[in-house]
Amino acid sequence: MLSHRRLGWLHSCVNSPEHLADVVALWHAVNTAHPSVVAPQTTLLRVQRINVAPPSFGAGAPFFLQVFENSPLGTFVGRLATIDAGAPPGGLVIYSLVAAPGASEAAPLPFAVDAQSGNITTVLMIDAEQQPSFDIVITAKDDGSPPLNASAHATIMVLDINEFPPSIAQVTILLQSVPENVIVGTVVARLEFADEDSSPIFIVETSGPAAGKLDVNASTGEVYIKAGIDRETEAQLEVTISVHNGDGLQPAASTDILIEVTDVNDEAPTFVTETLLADVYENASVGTIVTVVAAVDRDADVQNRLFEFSINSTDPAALRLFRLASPTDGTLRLAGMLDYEEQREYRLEVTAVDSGGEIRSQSGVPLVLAGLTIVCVLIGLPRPAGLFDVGEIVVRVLNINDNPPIFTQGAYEGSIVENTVCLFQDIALCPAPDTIVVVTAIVGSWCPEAACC
Ligand SMILES: [Ca+2]
Ligand SMILES: [Ca+2]
Ligand SMILES: [Ca+2]
Ligand SMILES: [Ca+2]
Repeated sequence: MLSHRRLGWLHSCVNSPEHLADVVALWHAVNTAHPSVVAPQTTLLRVQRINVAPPSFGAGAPFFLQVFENSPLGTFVGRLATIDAGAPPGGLVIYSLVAAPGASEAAPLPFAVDAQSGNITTVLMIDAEQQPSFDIVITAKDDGSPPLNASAHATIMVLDINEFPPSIAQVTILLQSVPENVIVGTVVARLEFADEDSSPIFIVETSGPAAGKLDVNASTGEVYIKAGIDRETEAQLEVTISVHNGDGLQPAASTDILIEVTDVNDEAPTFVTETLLADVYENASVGTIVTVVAAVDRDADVQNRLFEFSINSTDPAALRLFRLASPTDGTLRLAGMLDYEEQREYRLEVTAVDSGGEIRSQSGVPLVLAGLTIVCVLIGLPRPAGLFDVGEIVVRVLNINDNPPIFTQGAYEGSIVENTVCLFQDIALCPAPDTIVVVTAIVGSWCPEAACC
């Protein structure tokens, strides 16, 4: 547009040089004192471009590309697109590629960039085990005047291919044996996995009898207690640990782990029969075996399955009349004379208690068998130091005919009519309950006959 009529200045209204083009200006000059039209003049205004816009890689930097190791030469890796505001000339971009300053990659660089397209491809075989990544600098230079350029940093990650099988390089047994109440999570061994690949994946599996009790942390190689152990069920933990890469391309490696389990006194003696019924005649002699109580202790260790019997009762007569042969012998013998007519039944509490010892739960809290403790509380007995069971013995006294009948009268009188068979009949109580005596005088037999019936 004409910005100064007197001086004839022409100004461009376009700010962006990319929108400028050659223009033809038509103009004429006027004499203001003597206005007369002068023939229009034509002028060609040619716009000369100056390169002011360098190429740009945009806002995506830093860039990350990746390519598998062992890729064939010429494999496409990626392209860093550029923006150049200029139209040719000045908009044609030429790419080049160099190793980043300070990068330690081996020379020569196994990548090249196509100068026109900017495509980055492999020009050498790449080994991820030798070098897992490359740092490069891509430069884009335009053809403007003066030429302008831009550079961007890019990292090319070399993706690993599973070429080598895994192995178990080292096995360190930390605990050759563990008690059966060992805390879950306790580490008993440590394995060291190895693989010549640059980014190996270790898939670890356990098999064998103790696969549910031992497990492996694939990251650390730690073999740890996975679940509670019972020495009475398993004397040792045996597992086979194998490691593979998870894709079936390479064979697995394996090793066997064997950990002994030691016993803890965690089993209480248990009576074979919780309530024993024993019948004994009232005339049984002292020393007669009334019954034999029996209990079992499942603990594996001999010391942990030793136990002793004891009897107790709230009935003083029961304690006086019955004795155990010894604390380790459950034979119950008669220690006094019974009398059915005096007492027909005796009840004894019998306890079997083992050698004790500290028992702790997996969290380390001292442990007692709660159920048995409750039994003790209910029957008012102090809790034994060891693990124990409480049973009951019921002794029933059997009656024998050890008392003669007794006449209710010292003398009997009566009269008899001739031809009468029975002179008189009387019923007398026998001393023993529930029995009676029938006393009958028979003609011709002066002495009455009596019998308990
Ligand atoms: Ca491998
Ligand atoms: Ca590899
Ligand atoms: Ca025991
Ligand atoms: Ca045990």
